[in-house]
Amino acid sequence: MDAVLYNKLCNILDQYDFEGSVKEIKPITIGHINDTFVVEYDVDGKTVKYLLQWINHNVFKKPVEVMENVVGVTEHIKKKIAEAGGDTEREVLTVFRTSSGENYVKTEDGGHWRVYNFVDDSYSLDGVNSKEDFKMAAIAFGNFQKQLADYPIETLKDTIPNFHNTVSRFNDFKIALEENKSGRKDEATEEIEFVLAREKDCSVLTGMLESGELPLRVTHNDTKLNNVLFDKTTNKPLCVVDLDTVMPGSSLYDFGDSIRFGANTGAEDEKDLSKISLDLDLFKAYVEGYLESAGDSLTENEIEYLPFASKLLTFECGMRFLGDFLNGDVYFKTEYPEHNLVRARTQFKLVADIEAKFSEMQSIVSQVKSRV
Ligand code: GN1
Ligand code: MG
Repeated sequence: MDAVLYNKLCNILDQYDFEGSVKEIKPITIGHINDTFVVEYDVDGKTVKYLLQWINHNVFKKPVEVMENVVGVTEHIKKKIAEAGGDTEREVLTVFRTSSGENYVKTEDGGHWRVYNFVDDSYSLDGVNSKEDFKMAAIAFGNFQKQLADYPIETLKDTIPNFHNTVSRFNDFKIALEENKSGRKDEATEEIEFVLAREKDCSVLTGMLESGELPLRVTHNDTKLNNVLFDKTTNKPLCVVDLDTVMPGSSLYDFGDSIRFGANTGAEDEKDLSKISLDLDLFKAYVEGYLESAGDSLTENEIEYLPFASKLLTFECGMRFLGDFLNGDVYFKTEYPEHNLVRARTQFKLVADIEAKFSEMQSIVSQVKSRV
């Protein structure tokens, strides 16, 4: 790491009353949005780790409100864990406060930074190793939703308005297509057709939320498998992380996004499309875990639309990747020029496979529902 960055990070850390002295700062790659560093402190010969993160303000235009949501939600969950006699250090994240009591540090360049505890002896999964893992992730997200069921939703800030409003995402896509800022529209003709042919799907869930057919809940909105931390010793889920997008939404957003990422037989950016499909066994495992943990609080519609949400959230994400490709890769971090196009293709391949397996998915949901 260059000295300028290192000094900047040390200046940020100086605003906290942490014991000991900084020993090492290492950048780590997690997610497509924020910049993250693991900081090691030496405290009388013992190492204590923290997670230091820059909140990407191109994505999170209101970082202070993001932090209000994160602190509100983590404190709420912490109380529940304490009541249940759980481990409040490991089963939920802690946001540290600066010496002056703020939950973030604002730097001269206008950046917002925050420090979390580093949950030691834990790991996250970029891909599913077994059905059991995936079922456990479902239980973790199901419990997360339950823990927040009595959270005062009216106090939660809508930090990225219309985040999972697929109609609004479709409109953004059409603007990206019209503007074609990257000049790469002709490289994605088939993918563009794929999106335009599915406009009518976009309004299904937003319509049901508006009419009251679906309830508004506190949702995570970014329920990728790698946002669950597992315990290295027990291999059980410990806690749900990446709380920046916690906002009012539909439980179906969380379910659908989990399937998009975790029940795909390939990676989100797999180039070989023959490796991409929906694994029905994994879908079933997730439905089981989710209905076992959160099922009794879900409405009939929230259960019936699980297969549709899997398709819609995959479609929406693909459309966002493709839109970013057309805009010139200004939103998601990319490692090579076609990265967003590759990601969009995997999502659309998965959508097509979900469409082909839709009735099987519906039968799985009915079967599991009747057993739980
Ligand atoms: C982004 O940064 P990360 O990886 O947690 C994105 C999600 C997408 C996801 C696709 C704030 O999440 O919405 O589903 O990439 N987060 C934001 O991998 O846009
Ligand atoms: Mg995220």
